Amino acid sequence: MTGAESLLRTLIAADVDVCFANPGTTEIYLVIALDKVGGMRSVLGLAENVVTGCADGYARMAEKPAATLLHCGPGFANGIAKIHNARRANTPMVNIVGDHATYHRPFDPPLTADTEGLARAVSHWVRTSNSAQQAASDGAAAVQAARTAPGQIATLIVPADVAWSEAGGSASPLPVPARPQVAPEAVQTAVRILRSGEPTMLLLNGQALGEAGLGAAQRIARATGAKLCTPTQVHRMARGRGRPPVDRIPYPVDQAIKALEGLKHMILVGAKPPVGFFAYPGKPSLMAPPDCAMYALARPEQDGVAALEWLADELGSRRVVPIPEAGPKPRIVTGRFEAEAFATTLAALLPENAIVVEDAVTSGRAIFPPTFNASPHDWVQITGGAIGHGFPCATGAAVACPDRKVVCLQSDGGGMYTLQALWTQVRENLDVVNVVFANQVYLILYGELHGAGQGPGPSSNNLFNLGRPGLDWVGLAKGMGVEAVSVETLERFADVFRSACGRRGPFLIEFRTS
Ligand SMILES: Cc1ncc(C[n+]2csc(CCOP(=O)(O)OP(=O)(O)O)c2C)c(N)n1
Repeated sequence: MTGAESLLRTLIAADVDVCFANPGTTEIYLVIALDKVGGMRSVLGLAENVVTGCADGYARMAEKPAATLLHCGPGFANGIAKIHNARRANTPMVNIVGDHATYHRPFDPPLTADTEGLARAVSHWVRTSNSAQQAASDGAAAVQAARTAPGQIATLIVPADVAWSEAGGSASPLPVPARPQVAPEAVQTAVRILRSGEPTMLLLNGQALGEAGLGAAQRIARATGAKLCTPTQVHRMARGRGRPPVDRIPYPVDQAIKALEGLKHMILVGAKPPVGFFAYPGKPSLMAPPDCAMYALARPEQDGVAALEWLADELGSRRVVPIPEAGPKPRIVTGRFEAEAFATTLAALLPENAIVVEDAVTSGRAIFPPTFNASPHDWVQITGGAIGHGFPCATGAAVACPDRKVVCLQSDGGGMYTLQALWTQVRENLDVVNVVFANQVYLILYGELHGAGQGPGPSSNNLFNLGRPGLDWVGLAKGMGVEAVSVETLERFADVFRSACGRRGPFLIEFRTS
């Protein structure tokens, strides 16, 4: 058995059975092992940010890591932006990076790079396997690290000679530590804060955004009047009818400050104190008022759901509480694109149990309240700000959940970073309806310019306008085998979206919004 084979068997034994990949020569023995061993689904991504973005979307939905297979330092470097997003989402991920044979590397062949250094920049756990004998135990340790709460990026570098040399055998999975429980004092302190009568918000993130966490948070809100909120971006959230209608902190700094105005306490559940996405002259970095006290009920790696349930019980709240009414009634709106009207229309048409992957930038700003009353669904967002997250994340989510409709909401500028994922959707026959908001500009950056008190000049127009030449999303999609239709009104969108949801397989709707 080669080192590659022992590693692969170890990953499969640890229930890592999907590998998003873009391999090269240094990974040939790993690919041979994939052929020989079976049991690992290999999915090709035509760019490394597609590979890593797929692994992120997959793990968020499958609740277990995928492996990636990447080629040397440069291949890994190409995938870093989407590993960054995954890291910011606490996504578990096992990156296997092939590299030059140990004895070849000192001669400095062209692909030689500081692979470990690149890996360290975005990984919680990094190791280079030093011998074929060790490859299996290194693989088991990588999976253990990835699965350790709240979810980590583990990167294992496998030199080619480690992959091709004779190994002993595979390794058994290593135990994954359970999420630590919060201390009783933490719950008691939260009880005191909530009983103080002072304005309090529970900021929910991570596991707390699942159905059980939100349900417990709603019990607390009902018993105490505390507000519930999520950070501006969520890794995955249970939403729609029957789930508590919890909004997120707005993206624009002024709106965020306004939303948190008057708060005296913020109880953090798997969340950090809210910070502006960027600094602006004369504006604060932290969004909560300076006299708002922060209290961490549960850190991201702790069991936030159990903490919320415990807290709800301590407060004596009823086990089942009504879900408050919020947000407009879903309906099909007509006319040109407008963000809220789009969301209201989407809410009327969203299939039951859909997965919505959103990287819609300005087109997605107003999308939460109008979708409170859509069919129950999961919402998955870009968490690290590295745009181009939608297509690959949706692709990975569809691999994880073949029985659920995936709806990908992607802005056009962001979409151009990773559009190769559309090809993978066809190749793997994935059930994804992609909606591209084709405003043909980097609209958010025009907004930033305006915020800085400037009008557009020749350079900013050159840098923010995508209309010269215009992007033809129908043509781009068709070139990769994805059926596509262009729409310009909400009513036409509704027709096309409805029929796209009524069939299986990838589809793309270009919504010309400008
Ligand atoms: C990887 C990466 N590169 C660059 C940026 C900077 N950036 C932020 S938003 C944006 C343009 C967004 O345009 P688009 O996706 O079309 O959305 P719109 O603003 O038009 O809604 C850019 C380039 C980024 N966030 N991430």
